[in-house]
Amino acid sequence: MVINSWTHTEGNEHAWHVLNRTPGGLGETRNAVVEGITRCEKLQSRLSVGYGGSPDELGETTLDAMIMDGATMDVGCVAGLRRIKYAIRVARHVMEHTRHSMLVGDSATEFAKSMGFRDESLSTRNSTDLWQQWIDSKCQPNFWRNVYPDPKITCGPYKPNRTSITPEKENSVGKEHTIGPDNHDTIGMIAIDGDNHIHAGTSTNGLSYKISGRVGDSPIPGAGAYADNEVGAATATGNGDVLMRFLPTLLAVEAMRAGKTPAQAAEIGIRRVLKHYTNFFGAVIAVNRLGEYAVSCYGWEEFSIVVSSPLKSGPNTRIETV
Ligand code: SD4
Repeated sequence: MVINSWTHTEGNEHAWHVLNRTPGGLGETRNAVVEGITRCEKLQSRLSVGYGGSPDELGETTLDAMIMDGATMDVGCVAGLRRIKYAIRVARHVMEHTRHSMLVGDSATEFAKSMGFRDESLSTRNSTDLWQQWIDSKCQPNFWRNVYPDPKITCGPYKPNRTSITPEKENSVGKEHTIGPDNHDTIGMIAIDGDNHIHAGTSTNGLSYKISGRVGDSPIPGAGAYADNEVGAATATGNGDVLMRFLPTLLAVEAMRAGKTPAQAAEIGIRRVLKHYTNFFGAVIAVNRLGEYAVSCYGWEEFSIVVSSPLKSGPNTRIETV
């Protein structure tokens, strides 16, 4: 099976296609997750995965991604990746070609270039326009010009948001920091083959107008996703600045290890966050090693997942909304 957060349907269909290249999907779960997510990165799916979305406060798009192998517990992660379009493939290279787990920023870019990836701008008309509109709405005299004397900043300096996210203020610190279906949709994907071999992966361009250098939960094992063949896997979406404090996907997998159902496990992940951040908006998807799955979601009116698995009748790939 292949399951992922939000309506990244093309990525799921592609992953399902890759998984079914071999009988039982054997040996294909890594390829399925990496290539399924790559499809989303290429398509700039929902503008929240890949290049051209979510500019940071300096106008740059940067990418976070992770792949985890539930058999070996190997992970490969990139965070704050600049100027390289296919973050999940770079994460795979970190896993397969280094002894490390995570590379960040410009150094991740250099690594990717050494592996043959092309250095290219992640900005598009969309991301530039988004950023310019945001900057225009933030103009404040005599602040930013002294900090970043950048000719791109034509509207005059603005005052960057330096408000801390407290439990009370979470999701209300300003519209640009509110995460919901309209402005943010990281992909988290899990694939399981006929031998119950599991891979989990994530990819995102993070939070719009984030402070340059901000990394979310998505590339962090146990936060954005986690996989263990013995038990199952989980992936999360929501405000990564909060999610990463609770490792909800590790919690969900450990709950299933302790005998909980996927539904109970996903809820345990979400409830831990809610205990401290009652205004939190987010979701956890939990899947056991047999492919039984459930979603726990809080705050959003609705949340969608895409699932592909063999069905006796009807389409193999379907959107489910909770
Ligand atoms: C982040 N977790 O960078 C991501 C946001 C997200 O759906 O999941 N949005 O904080």
